[in-house]
Amino acid sequence: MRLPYRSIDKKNVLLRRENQKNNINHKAMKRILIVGASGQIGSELTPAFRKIYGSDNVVASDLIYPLRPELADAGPSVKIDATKAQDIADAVKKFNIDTIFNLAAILSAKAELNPMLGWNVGIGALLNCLEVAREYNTAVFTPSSIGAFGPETPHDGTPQDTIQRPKTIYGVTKVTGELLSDYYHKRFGVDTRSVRFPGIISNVTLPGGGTTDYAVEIYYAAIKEGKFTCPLKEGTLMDMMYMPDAIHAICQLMEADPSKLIHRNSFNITAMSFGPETIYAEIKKHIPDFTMTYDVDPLKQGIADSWPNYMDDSAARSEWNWKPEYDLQSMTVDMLKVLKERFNK
Ligand code: AKB
Repeated sequence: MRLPYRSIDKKNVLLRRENQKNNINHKAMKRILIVGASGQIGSELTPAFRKIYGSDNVVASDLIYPLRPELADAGPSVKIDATKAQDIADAVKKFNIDTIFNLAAILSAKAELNPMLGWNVGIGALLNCLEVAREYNTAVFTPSSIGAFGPETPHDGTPQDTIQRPKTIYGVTKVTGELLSDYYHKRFGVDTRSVRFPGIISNVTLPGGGTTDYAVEIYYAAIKEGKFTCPLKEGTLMDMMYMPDAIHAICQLMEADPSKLIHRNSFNITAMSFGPETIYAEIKKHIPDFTMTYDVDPLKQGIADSWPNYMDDSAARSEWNWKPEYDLQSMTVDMLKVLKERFNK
């Protein structure tokens, strides 16, 4: 197979579009490929999906191979360089995949230091997944982000459909990704879906290179050192979410009835919004000696200031019943419990 950009089989496209209209193209996920399985989301999505859909039906892949034992030993795995379409196509064929989760990305702050890398990974991987999906009739999930918004976007109650003029390369790849995913859906009938993730807080794999990373690092610092230096200033509000809600959102959206989806790429979703002083105060309730100082990173601060304070996620709530379970209080209890056990504190 020549990839990317094989010529278009018109009959196939028309049939797929007709099926979409009549809602008969929708199939629950049966054979899943996770591209970027070792990353922050992938390392928790993979075991969660293996529990739901069966270990043999969830193929974990990453550029760094072999994968960590907990991913490699619990189900099928394959090496994929997501910037190579042929790697993705080979895995889709070999494992008879019907749904691709495209989690390859360079996060916001890191991408600013190497914009070409940010673009090549973000868009290269996405275009390859979309082309393979068109060719083999698979669905594709690609996360977007609050990074898809910019300084001109209304910051309070950011609407679902609004101004998107991000000033970071990460944001540019996210808006491009949303547009390309909608294009492949409308033009070729590919079942593309996406959410705009806020900062995701998790305790399995550290994110690395993101603007919202401080909200993960603060928990590790509280447990391990009892002190934290915050790279963002007081009052910097951003949307956040605990990983179990993020996993649930992905699953719920991909299983949603397509006839109910007015939007596709991408839905605003959020679970909470806070600034550094609020998460610090919450942790301090459990660890009274915990201290925090500020040493503002101008790059991260500039990015955070351009992002929403809090998003309106009513479209996700009404189109596919999105509803988070965790707030700052319940997330903090769980994070501290898990990390205390891990670090024997
Ligand atoms: C980042 O900070 O870059 C990511 C994101 C919000 O997309 N966590």
